[in-house]
Amino acid sequence: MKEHNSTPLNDYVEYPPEEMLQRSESFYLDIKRRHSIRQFSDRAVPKAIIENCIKAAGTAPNGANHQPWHFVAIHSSEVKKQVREQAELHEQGFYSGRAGEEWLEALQPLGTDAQKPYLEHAPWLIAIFSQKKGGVNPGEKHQNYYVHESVGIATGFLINALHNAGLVTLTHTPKPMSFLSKICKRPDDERPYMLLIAGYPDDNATVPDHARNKKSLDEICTFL
Ligand code: IYR
Repeated sequence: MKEHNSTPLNDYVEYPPEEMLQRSESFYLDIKRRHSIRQFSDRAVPKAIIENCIKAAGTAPNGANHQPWHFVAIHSSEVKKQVREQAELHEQGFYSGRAGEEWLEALQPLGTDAQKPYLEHAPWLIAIFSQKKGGVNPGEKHQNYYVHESVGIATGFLINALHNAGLVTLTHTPKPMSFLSKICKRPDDERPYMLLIAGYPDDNATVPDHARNKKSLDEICTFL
């Protein structure tokens, strides 16, 4: 490697192979219980839990360590109401034509429609923004790299962290999403990436049968 500043890896933990096998299986069994939920309870979730989950997301691997993301954690009822109004407005256009027949057919087994009550009822909405320009230090405006990949991985970490904390989530991508920039007062060089809804499931929450149908290892993986 080329000359650069570094310090020894001092927090790696090695497990014996049997423990690795057990951990890999128990992680799978746990993450397998993650479901996208569309019926949320309005039960409060302490801010400190959301803070820890966002800190976890911020450790994701990313291009040149520029960490090209910003998370807006929305708890305010007033702001949630604005998000719901705007999202439903856009979704109405989507479901009444803009989506096209094939897309609407693909969504039929999920039962989704333009109504998004959880945007107001869930305790937290986390709007995730990607940054085209930035750098390691605040205020820098360097080029960022692999922005979509980086923000996608961080979003995966966040979903995982929220699940691990005992919360349920929904990834929501209203189309278009530009209204989120305005409501969250984010600068022009940031793009809304995704809206995550997080909270407790409603007592009567359901999982669509369609969503339980996961491809087998043989279907998703080839070993060479
Ligand atoms: N954004 C819309 C539509 C939608 C699209 C896909 I692809 C989904 O997997 C689910 C929903 C909505 O949230 O209703």
